[in-house]
Amino acid sequence: ALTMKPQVIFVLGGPGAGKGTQCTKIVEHYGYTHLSAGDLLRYERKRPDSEFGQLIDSYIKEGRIVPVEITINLLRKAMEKTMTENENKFRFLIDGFPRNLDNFEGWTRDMDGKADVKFVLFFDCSNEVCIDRCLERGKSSGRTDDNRESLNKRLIETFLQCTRPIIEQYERQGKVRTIDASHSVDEVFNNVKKILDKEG
Ligand code: UP5
Ligand code: MG
Repeated sequence: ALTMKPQVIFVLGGPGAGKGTQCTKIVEHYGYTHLSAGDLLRYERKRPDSEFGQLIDSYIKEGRIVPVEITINLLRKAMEKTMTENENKFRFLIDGFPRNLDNFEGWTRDMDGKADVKFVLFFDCSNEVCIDRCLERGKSSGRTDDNRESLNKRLIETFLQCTRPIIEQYERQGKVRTIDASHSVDEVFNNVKKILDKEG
């Protein structure tokens, strides 16, 4: 039986804001487990007997948000696996989720009372910074969505139109910790540390 309730920090920000980069650094310094919803979906897409491979493929390429049932199932399994293997690992960084109303409602429906959301770590930077970083990464990432066409959709149709309202909803509950993500990796991480040292 699981003894501890998972403690969750949602990590949000535009494409390329540096969520994954900062989560890696947080894991090195604090007792968190990093779960990137995007990475979990990309692994699931590659699993030979996955029934969702094609669907995930097309959603990611289009920069659209995969139906929450799929994502939350992957997140829940990953949390359970981590906590089963080590009962002290009950603190999670959930990176890139919840990104729209479907995600938010799915989480509330399935996880309310089963996990505590401490706050949202929001990496804030301009659209230009997001685009530049993703295009730069696209030269070597092999990601099907690091191109201008996919990026426009990820940024405008998905992040600005769907994710920002979710962040605003958490903001009204006093649950958002905003970090200027436009500085260097180390400068951004210094500001992350200030928050986590106080309330992580
Ligand atoms: N970099 C990072 N920090 C930097 C800094 N401070 N200064 C200079 N460079 C910096 O970083 C991006 C690039 O910038 C890297 O090259 C890095 O070195 C450099 P990274 O840390 O990878 O940024 P991150 O915010 O994690 O960017 P990512 O591209 O992962 O963000 P997305 O949110 O777009 O991608 P994600 O993998 O989360 O999702 C992909 C897709 O999956 C979504 O578009 C969607 O289709 C699907 N998805 C869902 O459907 N549901 C979900 O719940 C989640 C994803
Ligand atoms: Mg990422």
